Amino acid sequence: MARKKIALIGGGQIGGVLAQLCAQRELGDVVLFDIVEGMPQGKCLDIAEVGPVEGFDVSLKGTNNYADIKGSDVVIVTAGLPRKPGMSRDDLIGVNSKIMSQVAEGIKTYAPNSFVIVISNPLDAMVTLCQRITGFPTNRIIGQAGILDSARFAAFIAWELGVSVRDVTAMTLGGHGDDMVPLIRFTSVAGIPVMELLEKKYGNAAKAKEVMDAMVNRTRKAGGEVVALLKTGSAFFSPASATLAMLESILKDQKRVLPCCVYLNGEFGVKGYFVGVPTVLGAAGVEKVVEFKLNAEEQAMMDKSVAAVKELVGTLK
Ligand code: TXD
Repeated sequence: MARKKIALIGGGQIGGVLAQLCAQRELGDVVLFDIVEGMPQGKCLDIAEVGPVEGFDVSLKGTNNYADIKGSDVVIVTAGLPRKPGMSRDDLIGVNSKIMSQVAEGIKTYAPNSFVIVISNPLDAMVTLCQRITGFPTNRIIGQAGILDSARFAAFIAWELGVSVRDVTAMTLGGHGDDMVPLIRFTSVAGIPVMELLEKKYGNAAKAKEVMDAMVNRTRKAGGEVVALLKTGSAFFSPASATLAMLESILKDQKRVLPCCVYLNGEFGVKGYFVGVPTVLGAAGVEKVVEFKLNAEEQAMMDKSVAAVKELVGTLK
């Protein structure tokens, strides 16, 4: 059976890490596309030479020619500029829409049957634009943001409670923006509700809520926190790993329930927009949206986040 083919459109910070992660996990042969001459070729040659050390046999090909993505099973799009300190993700919509228009045409032409995972920011708008231009069915176009946001939330909780990150289950909903919705009610440590553990640690509910509110706020601003430190770009290790979870669930038909930016057809009261919700990802891409009842406070936060997504998408040409 032939190996899967994974195309990475954008060979920058995230694209380069993705290429190495895909190779080391032998998820498939990798084609790394970028418009910069030589850079994707150089990164692929370098990663290929990791093979004897790490023990992988997939092939890696760097290219500046879309024809090389022909027949890809999955295409991952990181093409686009990242934020600089002081910028919001939404500030990127003009320049990255132009880039996404080119990228989507390339995918439509050379990989018309592929699954597409979009990473470029502003994520909710870029995944929308990619679907509009490719015309792909919505089960084959997915945005990555919620796994990263949930991972950040889980990390803060694990560090606060002194437990393994592996035992924290955290969930975020909504847009990949400052209005994202960390769902405290569904966040637990080894199944124990996180607020119960915080109240036990601090001995009172008020302090526990104060600590949780600070972690929720840090989660919402976590992207900007990294940008402010790096100064030259945005987070790339964590978005790359988050994307790998989606890629593996599709390629291996794992049916994982992951927070992904997917097209909603009425779920959570949203119709016709891509929004972050718990999603079953398998061989058919988006196989199911896992819907559940939000309480009044959660619904209000979700409505606010969705309104921000609608406003941003409304600015797309
Ligand atoms: O989780 C998430 N969804 C977000 C996504 C998390 C962090 C960063 N997020 C966004 O991903 C970020 O705001 C950017 O919009 C993308 C890519 O971030 P990265 O850090 O990888 O940016 P780089 O290092 O600048 O890489 C972008 C590459 C670069 O090599 C350019 O040459 C290339 O994109 N590029 C293009 N490739 C193809 N086609 C065109 N037109 C093009 N223009 C630039």
